[in-house]
Amino acid sequence: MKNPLGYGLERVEETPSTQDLAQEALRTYRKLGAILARMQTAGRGRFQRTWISSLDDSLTCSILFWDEINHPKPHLLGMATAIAAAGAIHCQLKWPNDLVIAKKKVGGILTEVMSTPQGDKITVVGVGINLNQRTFPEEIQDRAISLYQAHGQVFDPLSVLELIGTRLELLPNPESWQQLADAWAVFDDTPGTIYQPPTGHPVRAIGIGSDGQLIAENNNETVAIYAADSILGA
Ligand code: BTX
Repeated sequence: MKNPLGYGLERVEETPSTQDLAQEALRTYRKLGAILARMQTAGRGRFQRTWISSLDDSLTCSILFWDEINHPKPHLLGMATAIAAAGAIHCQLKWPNDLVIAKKKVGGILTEVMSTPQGDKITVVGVGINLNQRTFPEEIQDRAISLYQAHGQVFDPLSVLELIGTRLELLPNPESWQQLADAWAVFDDTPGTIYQPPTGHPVRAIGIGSDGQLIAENNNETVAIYAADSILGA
């Protein structure tokens, strides 16, 4: 697919959420490829969870997929972004979209579909990556990790975002999971992870199925799961 950043990048000092700025850009007919914030004060994860970030220590951005307008499978654009990010920062991936290093979360992806005033649907993928944090707030310190903690180096948010854009160019516009499966496999750390489905008991991941669903084991039975959280991701 084309590099979404080709449509231009907007940089802001501080915002509650770059996802909200993306929505505002669509509402006001501004065609942007990405929005990058130095500081995000009310970042959100999936299911209205909080995404914690700190000034200049985090990549907090939203990527707008204009060339993939009215995409039939927006979640695949989120998974493609996860693959691109894993390539950019050399981390692993856990289904459906956790970026991990040493079993800890170094980043997360939030895929939302937003409407233009004409009613077209644009997939907006929020990317949060822990770059330079030395420490984390107590509530996430046991499950979060930064690139600085992993590698002892400081990373520049804009450079990482630009690298993600370049890596997206290496991937197809995904119409099926099969088109992403090989690239995902390079980074995959899903097997063996424990997941909690919305109902029922936790299950142990075996791998990813042909439609991108989680294949897991539950009481010696193999089950297919379309929505669940890794215990790490909760
Ligand atoms: P998620 O729902 O998979 O992960 C959120 C959960 O991860 C939280 O409940 C918390 O336990 C944990 N968590 C919160 N902050 C961190 C952190 N910095 N490092 C590790 N674990 C953490 C993942 O959601 C999607 C995150 C997307 C964030 C981007 S930032 C730019 C864009 N704007 C916005 O508001 N969200 C996206």
